[in-house]
Amino acid sequence: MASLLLKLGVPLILASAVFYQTILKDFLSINLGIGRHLQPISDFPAYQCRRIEDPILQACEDMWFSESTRQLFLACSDPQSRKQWMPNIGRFNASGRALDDAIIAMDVDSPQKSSYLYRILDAPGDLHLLGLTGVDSAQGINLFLVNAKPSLDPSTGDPLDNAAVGANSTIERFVLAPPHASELKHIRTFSHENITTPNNIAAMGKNAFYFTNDHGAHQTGWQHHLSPLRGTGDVSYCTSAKGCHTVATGLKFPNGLIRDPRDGYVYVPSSADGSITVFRPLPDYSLEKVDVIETGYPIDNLSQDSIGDIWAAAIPKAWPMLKAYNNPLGPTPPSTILRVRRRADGSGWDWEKVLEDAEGEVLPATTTAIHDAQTGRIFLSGVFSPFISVCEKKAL
Ligand SMILES: *[C@@H]1O[C@H](CO)[C@@H](O)[C@H](O)[C@H]1NC(C)=O
Ligand SMILES: *[C@@H]1O[C@H](CO)[C@@H](O)[C@H](O)[C@H]1NC(C)=O
Ligand SMILES: *[C@@H]1O[C@H](CO)[C@@H](O)[C@H](O)[C@H]1NC(C)=O
Ligand SMILES: CC(=O)N[C@H]1CO[C@H](CO)[C@@H](O)[C@@H]1O
Repeated sequence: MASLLLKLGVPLILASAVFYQTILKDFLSINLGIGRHLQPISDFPAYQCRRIEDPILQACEDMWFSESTRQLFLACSDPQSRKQWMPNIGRFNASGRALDDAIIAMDVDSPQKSSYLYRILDAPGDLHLLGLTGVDSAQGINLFLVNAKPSLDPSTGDPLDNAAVGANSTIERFVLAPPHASELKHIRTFSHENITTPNNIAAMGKNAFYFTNDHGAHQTGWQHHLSPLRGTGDVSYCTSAKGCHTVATGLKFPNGLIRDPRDGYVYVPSSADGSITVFRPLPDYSLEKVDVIETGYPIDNLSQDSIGDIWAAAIPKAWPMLKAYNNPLGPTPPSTILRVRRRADGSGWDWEKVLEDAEGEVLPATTTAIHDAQTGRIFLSGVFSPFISVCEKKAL
């Protein structure tokens, strides 16, 4: 999700700068990207990128790629509404929320002009989409969604003052069966005391998942705003049978986590301090910290491709991102895509920059990057961007 910095930026403008002096150094270099040299997209000739402009494919916070059915799932909304309602970054105007969020299934092997064939899935209920992930199975696809819905007055159905009481976020499980169906069947709502500021999900099968609470239990107020600095974010683990337990704390704006199905490691990116924390799950599903990969870039969402590489959408400069958030149809801010690989000898991780778009020429304000290892394509979307992009790997 979104970061991000958006979150840091808002109170920074509003509050007195003095309050932030103590964190200023890291903040300037990592979060604001002061002194960071950005490269234009033309510096990356291995890829040919283009925008896909389509009113349906806007403000797509997250994507998940179903490898076995070759469908890309996107959680999309309305770019103008994100600034009114986005409880994860302290935007609580519930009456300004989008009411037409949609889950899209795109068939990436069926090109249609510059885009691909897709369908808008019918989904029951009131959805306010954020993070999304899935699990493939022969019977159908399980989708897990963060639903950032407002707290409502039970008697009238009108939104309460969410800036005071906090949002009422849940995690929803849907099934799409057969996998090319057009209707999602709702299976379960996870609503729990430990689901407080959910951002993104890493599924452990059909009945269990890890997820990040990007601000921990702090839904509103100054503790919410200062959470990325104080590190009150967490990772929690839920099962259908046993509810949700917090399993790692002290994280600074933990965002789009993943679980590596090969070794079970859980990778949690921070949108506040530019790190990716690597955890090993223990038999009771608690998390033991194994390593911290320092990239120096605030990272939004991670994804992993079929050959095990991890792709990270990073935000190289905060101010243009913040400006674009408030004016999504204006200039596109710079984006950076990193690739992280575990060394073959197991001695650690290496990362490198794969794409950067200093001028915002073709990439969206990217919050998620998905690599299709079979074709080499990279799909990019942004939580408030009015378009998505695809980068084709050029034959060398
Ligand atoms: C909340 O959103 C509504 C609908 O978009 C808008 O009319 C109203 O001005 C917003 N309120 C604030 C305080 O921004
Ligand atoms: C919060 O969400 C749960 C689950 O959807 C629902 O049962 C409950 O009524 C909601 N509470 C408020 C205050 O909106
Ligand atoms: C929330 O997680 C904590 C830490 O694991 C646990 O002690 C607590 O019981 C959980 N809360 C509920 C309501 O299950
Ligand atoms: C594009 C992308 O990879 N998004 C990821 C964001 O985080 C979720 C939750 O773990 C992943 O499943 C998505 O793949």
